[in-house]
Amino acid sequence: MSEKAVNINWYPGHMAKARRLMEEQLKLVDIIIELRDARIPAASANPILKELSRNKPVLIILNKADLSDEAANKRWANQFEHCLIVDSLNENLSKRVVEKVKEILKDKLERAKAKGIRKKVLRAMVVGIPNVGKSTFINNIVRKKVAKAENRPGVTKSLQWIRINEDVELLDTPGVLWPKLENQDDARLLALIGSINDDVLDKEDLVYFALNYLKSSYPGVINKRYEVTEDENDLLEAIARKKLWLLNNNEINREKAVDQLLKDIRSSKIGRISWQDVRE
Ligand SMILES: Nc1nc2c(ncn2[C@@H]2O[C@H](COP(=O)(O)OP(=O)(O)OP(=O)(O)O)[C@@H](O)[C@H]2O)c(=O)[nH]1
Ligand SMILES: [Mg+2]
Repeated sequence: MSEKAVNINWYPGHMAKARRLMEEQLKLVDIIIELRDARIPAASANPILKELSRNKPVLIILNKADLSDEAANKRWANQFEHCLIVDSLNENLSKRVVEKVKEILKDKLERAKAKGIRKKVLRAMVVGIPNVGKSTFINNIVRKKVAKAENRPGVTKSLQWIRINEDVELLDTPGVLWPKLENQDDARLLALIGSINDDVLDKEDLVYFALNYLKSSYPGVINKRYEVTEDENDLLEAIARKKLWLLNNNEINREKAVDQLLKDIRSSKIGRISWQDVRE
């Protein structure tokens, strides 16, 4: 995870500037490709994208799906009009994404054809919160073989477009938007996947939140990883004792336990977990 990503501080000035820039860029595209983290598909949304997208189609990419629960991925995908479940590190995405974009914009392509435009090139832009995998996703679909499209005159002067294939091109820089920190739960979820800095939250509180969630939503997972019974009164304490994360006086080493558990959670050592599910 890049240090820069987790240490970004969003000030009102930053936000206004990022918003203006993105508004300009979005005017130029036919479709927005919004990356979400498949482990927290709602909390990893961009809070103002809906407003900025102005009725343009949005293809939701549930990225890092290799880290989330497969059944939950499917439930989430059904919630969105246009969605792909994706692992940008291990899959070859170019064809899948191009096909999906063309399918979503089928009507637009047909209208262009009716007007006599033989070859309409569709333009897309990738957006998402820090660390969601934008660069990895773009590198994946663009691959090295593809040359950068030329600079175009006019409004697009400073923008670089990369050709994915003969039908679709992509803005070469993704739009980074601030994460949703509107409530404590969203902030916790973003911290659990490592998208925002720990400093904004109480780490111990975060670990208890995670352990409680795991116990109720993924029974057996904690037991399997740490060999403790899950109905312990204080799971953090039980795990620390089992793992011998102790101080000289036989008290548990809370700091160590908290850091170790957060590390295990973020590296998915406990398994494929979705920290947010579709609301019933
Ligand atoms: N397991 C897994 N890791 C991924 C996936 N996509 C990206 N990553 C990892 O997530 C981290 C962040 O990826 P980036 O592509 O740098 O994310 P970004 O959105 O460009 O981040 P910023 O530019 O800092 O906003 C890296 O460690 C990637 O290797 C994925 O599909 N699965
Ligand atoms: Mg990046």
